[in-house]
Amino acid sequence: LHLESMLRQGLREKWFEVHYQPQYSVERQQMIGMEALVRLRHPEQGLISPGDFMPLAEESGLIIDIGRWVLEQACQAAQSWREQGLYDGRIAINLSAKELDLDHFNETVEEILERTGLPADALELEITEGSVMQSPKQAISSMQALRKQGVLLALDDFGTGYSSLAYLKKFPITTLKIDRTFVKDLEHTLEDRQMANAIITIAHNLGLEVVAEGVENSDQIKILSAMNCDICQGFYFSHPLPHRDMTGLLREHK
Ligand code: G
Ligand code: G
Ligand code: MN
Ligand code: NA
Repeated sequence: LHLESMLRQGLREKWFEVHYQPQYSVERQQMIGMEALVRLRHPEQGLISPGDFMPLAEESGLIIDIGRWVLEQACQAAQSWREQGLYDGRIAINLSAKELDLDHFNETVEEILERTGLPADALELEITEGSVMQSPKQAISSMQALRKQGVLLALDDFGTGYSSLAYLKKFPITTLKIDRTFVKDLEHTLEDRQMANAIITIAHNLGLEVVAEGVENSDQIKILSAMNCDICQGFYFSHPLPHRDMTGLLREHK
């Protein structure tokens, strides 16, 4: 109850912040995307990570309001960087199952794209395997509506959920994100390399782009590059950055 009232107060008093983690193309070593990650900046307790409040946010339904706020903030930020000529990549935003299940969620997205001016194909929505599998039929039909609008769709944390390979081809996704548990020991563990390689091969055969998460060193990049992984994201490149630090990074790279 304490945490829930904190989340409610956070929404009212604008304690939430969106941080941005860059994604780099393996081939060109260029920032081609970024992932928006929400945090709560409590006036006394400091920065609280979504791992600590997301489960309750979902359970209580507060994720609907938080998620809509994140979507609006992140689309607005991306479009403002685009308009300043600082950035022409995409912005990836995490969705919970509850948001995807909302009737007319695609209309909310449409409305936010219109209001912010962000092109649909500059927005990628990330959905975890676990949340799609809560009600696959409904999730797939919501995903189809979003794809019709031109929004990109990524399957997040791939390899940790419960979907079978048979489902993978039914999801109207454009991107597969290899969970960081496969990347963590990539340079030390043959099995992880074999898993990563198999996932990348399957994804490419299905016409999907592959993002590796949790990349922390250059050995991992070399291995992923040899496997033709498309995009890398992780602490090796950058931690998630507050808005103004991301603006600074984009200015530096210009
Ligand atoms: O940033 P961090 O590693 O602490 O994120 C932890 C988890 O919270 C990740 O699994 C991420 O997908 C999730 N998360 C971060 N931001 C959002 C958000 O805006 N919406 C949803 N639904 N999940 C998020
Ligand atoms: O589940 P999702 O992929 O949305 O979660 C992203 C989370 O992973 C963020 O909370 C982010 O802080 C964290 N993260 C990003 N890069 C790395 C990394 O290189 N190593 C580790 N351990 N965590 C990372
Ligand atoms: Mn994610
Ligand atoms: Na993930």
